[in-house]
Amino acid sequence: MEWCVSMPKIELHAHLNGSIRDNTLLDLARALGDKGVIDFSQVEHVILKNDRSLSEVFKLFDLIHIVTTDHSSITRITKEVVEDFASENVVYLELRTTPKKNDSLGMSKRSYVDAVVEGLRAVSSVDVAFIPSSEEPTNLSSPLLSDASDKCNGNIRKKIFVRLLLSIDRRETTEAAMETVIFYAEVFWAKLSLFVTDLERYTHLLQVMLALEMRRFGVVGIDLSGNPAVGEWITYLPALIFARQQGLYVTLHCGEVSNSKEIHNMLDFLPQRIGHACFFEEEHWRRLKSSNIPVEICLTSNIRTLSVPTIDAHHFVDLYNARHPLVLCTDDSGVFSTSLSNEYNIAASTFGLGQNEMFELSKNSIEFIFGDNVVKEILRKTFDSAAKSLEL
Ligand code: 6MZ
Repeated sequence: MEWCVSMPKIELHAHLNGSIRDNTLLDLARALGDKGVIDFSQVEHVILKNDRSLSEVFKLFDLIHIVTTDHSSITRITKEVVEDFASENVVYLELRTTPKKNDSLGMSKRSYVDAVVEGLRAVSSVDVAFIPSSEEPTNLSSPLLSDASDKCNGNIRKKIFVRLLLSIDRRETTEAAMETVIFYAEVFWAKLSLFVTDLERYTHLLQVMLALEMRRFGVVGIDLSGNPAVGEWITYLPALIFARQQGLYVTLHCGEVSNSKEIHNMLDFLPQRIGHACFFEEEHWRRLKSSNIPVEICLTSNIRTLSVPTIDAHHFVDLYNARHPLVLCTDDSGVFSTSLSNEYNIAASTFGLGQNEMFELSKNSIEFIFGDNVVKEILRKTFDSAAKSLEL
């Protein structure tokens, strides 16, 4: 486990509200209990319960959302989640979250994302790079875990790249999903309409500006998630197509429950990545493999929610042996009491991966990030330098 912690890692499937520390969740719940908003004694055991079915997990998310839905708690949990990932040597994190609207709290989808960005800014224990590569250090010779800082009293100041994915919840309407993708655009439409009368002709310009505005906050993609037993993914297709037109990447929760037609159609869409892939049939595997879509694998989550019968039977093995692109992820480190190092440790002990294989698996994940080539190059250097210090 210690070795898994020491290795640099890439996390590409982590839900913000699923990654909250237990203590923070209890803290926030207690505070709401004191205000009389919830009955703390009723929720404490729900938060601390360990084994949950998939439907119980989504009930817990409803509770978590009551506890965390104000700007300051969103800022706090973002800060802590980034600190936690950085502390176990995650060097690149794609953090996903569902922008929420709550009129009674004065929260819009945009102000929700602003609160997340505020959380990224608030981290002081590690260097967080969440701005686009044009503003990131271009000195590729200085890797993230700088050897130089070793010589400074042995204090390594860690660095972590963070990019955001905005999630669409399967309970939302087409319009709400669209709002997640375009809320930054509203500002631009408003500003531009002051100068430009024939907006139709400037659609492409607007699209580029929207994509740039989003990137300014480190948003690189859109995720479709939420209770897989609810809703039809087709509801969100317009928003997903629009996102793609803006140059945003798309990842879909796919095959988390048995739904052959939906899996088939999702694969047809050719998302840049998919998550889970637990209930794939022969035909789906064939199509997945021929299209080479990388899979975000969440071992603990799949076991806890009974989405796979046993860990030995997990599709990780088949995909790994077939050299299909895959990346180990936590999904909800708080809800499932896990960490990325733990996921690697489980893969090592269950599937017999050695240190070199784990390191390769982790390093290969660089190729599936939604961050740009400058970031990828910096990460490759980071891994190369780590390989030397780990004597691989
Ligand atoms: C599908 C999941 C999920 O967005 O409020 N989420 N969706 N399958 C899963 N596997 C267990 N785990 C989490 O984070 C919590 C939200 O992420 C999605 C659900 O929509 C959940 O409400 P945010 O930060």
